[in-house]
Amino acid sequence: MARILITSAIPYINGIKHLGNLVGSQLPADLFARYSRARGHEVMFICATDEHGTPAELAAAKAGKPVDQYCAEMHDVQAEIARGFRLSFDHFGRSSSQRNHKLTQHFAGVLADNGLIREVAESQVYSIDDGRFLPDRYIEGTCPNCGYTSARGDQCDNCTKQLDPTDLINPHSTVSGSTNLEVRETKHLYLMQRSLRDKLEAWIDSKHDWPILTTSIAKKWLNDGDGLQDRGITRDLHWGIPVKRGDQPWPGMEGKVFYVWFDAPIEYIAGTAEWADANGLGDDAWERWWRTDKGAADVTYYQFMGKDNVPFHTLSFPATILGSGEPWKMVDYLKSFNYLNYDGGQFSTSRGRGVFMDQALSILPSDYWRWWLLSHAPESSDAEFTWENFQASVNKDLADVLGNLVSRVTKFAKSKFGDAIPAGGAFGPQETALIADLGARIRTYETLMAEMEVRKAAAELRGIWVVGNEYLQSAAPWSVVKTDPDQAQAMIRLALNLIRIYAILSAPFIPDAAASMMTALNSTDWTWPSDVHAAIRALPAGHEFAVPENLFRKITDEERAEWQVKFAGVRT
Ligand code: B3M
Ligand code: ZN
Repeated sequence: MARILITSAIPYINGIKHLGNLVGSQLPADLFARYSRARGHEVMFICATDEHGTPAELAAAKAGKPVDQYCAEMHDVQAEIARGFRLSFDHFGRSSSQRNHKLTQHFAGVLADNGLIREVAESQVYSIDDGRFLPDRYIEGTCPNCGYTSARGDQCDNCTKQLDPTDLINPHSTVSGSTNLEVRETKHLYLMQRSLRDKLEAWIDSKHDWPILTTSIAKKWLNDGDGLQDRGITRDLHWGIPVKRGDQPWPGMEGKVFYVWFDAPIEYIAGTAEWADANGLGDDAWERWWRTDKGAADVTYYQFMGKDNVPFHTLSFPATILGSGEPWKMVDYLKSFNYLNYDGGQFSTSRGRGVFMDQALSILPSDYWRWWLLSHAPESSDAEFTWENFQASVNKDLADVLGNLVSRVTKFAKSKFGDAIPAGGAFGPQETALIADLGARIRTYETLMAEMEVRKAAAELRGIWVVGNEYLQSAAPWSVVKTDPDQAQAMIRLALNLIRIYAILSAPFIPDAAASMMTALNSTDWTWPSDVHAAIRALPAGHEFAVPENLFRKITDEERAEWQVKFAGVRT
């Protein structure tokens, strides 16, 4: 039994996530957590909402709510949707928690003690009417290069020219529209990442088994001409974690907060502390996951995220940890994902394009989405959601292959042999061949799941369902029963046990259907079928079972057409 720590990138608080966000972090992390638990490992699976930064402030303002209240409400909304998708977090924390305040201030303090923080004076645009400094992208004006009137302070979206806010003609605040702006001096703390470059490089180079997507992004940022810059870790904002040096005030930094990307990954640790608090446990309970001097040396730590988050997890957060000089657990394996596109374009939160998590659950149960998303996870390249493909996968894989097998076998068994597993006959060559095939396939499936090859694991699972169907097709107990009822009983005894094996193997992907299958088979024995010979005999003759409700229904052409139209537009 191993100890496995799993974190998913923590979703921003402002708004409900779309399916592309889900498949790039939380959902595959859940798959891996469920699989690891099923194999008997001790798992700690942490996620949280990422609550700081300007987008949170602006979303709260738009909703007409104080930002702390907005975040509390949106946290509950996201937690509810996560439950709807059966995301099995041990804790779903909040980056605005007191635990994160304390830990973030602690890290900043030790980094300063270690000489890794310097103060930098900057000029920044201040909006007098808004009473605040404006981040570059909240300043708009006319592009000096192409004349586009909505160029942002960091870049012109029309001609792609990189800009400074002071380059813009007629700049205004996008918060209020005010043009009453001036440039003011402000001081910020910088984390001296450059002096940690060699340590970071050695650490990344030690990760031989990381996916190429992960290491190539890390290396690019490490080695590019201006790649590893010292980085500002404070902001002139009201909402965030107040800048302190440990528990001491930080002279000159009054009224400032830490940058959201400084505190967000620290929430992985703080979220585990929140878990301990929520369960009435002491600090040792979470420290044994995170402090290598307090029991975490034997923990293996996996992170899941979209590719855009990789630089922050391979460079910035490790710089915080390495720079602290303290024995914190660092990530062992970083699984990153490409993007999922939506019906010929991109999913977009800001433009409300695509299917969002709450909308998805309003039309179909979570298993349908989990199956499609995981079996099409954007691993080696970007992937695309289309309604045609979704309909085809659900109808074929879930309804025709798995659902049909379960209902056909249980109904036939009930009608011919009654309420209990029949006792007659013995396994012959066909059954022996199936058992051998299953054994080999389950080993492959285990390897793929352990390697987090999500798509390939889904394909192998589907293959495992298919061989069961092929067996039934050729064994044909429905015909054999007429000539050799004993032999038909042996076939059905095997098939009912096969359903239990399928439930256990499939549970990480489709937990609700798996639970229904187990309930129908009147079993609570989730023992992993490491020994397929034992597993195929686990439910003995005489064991009662029931016919489950239809596990999966098919998506009709009418529904597909309707949803295509319904989700073509822009969510407001
Ligand atoms: N909230 C970005 C995202 O949701 C960011 C991740 C933080 S992980 C520490 O994609
Ligand atoms: Zn331009």
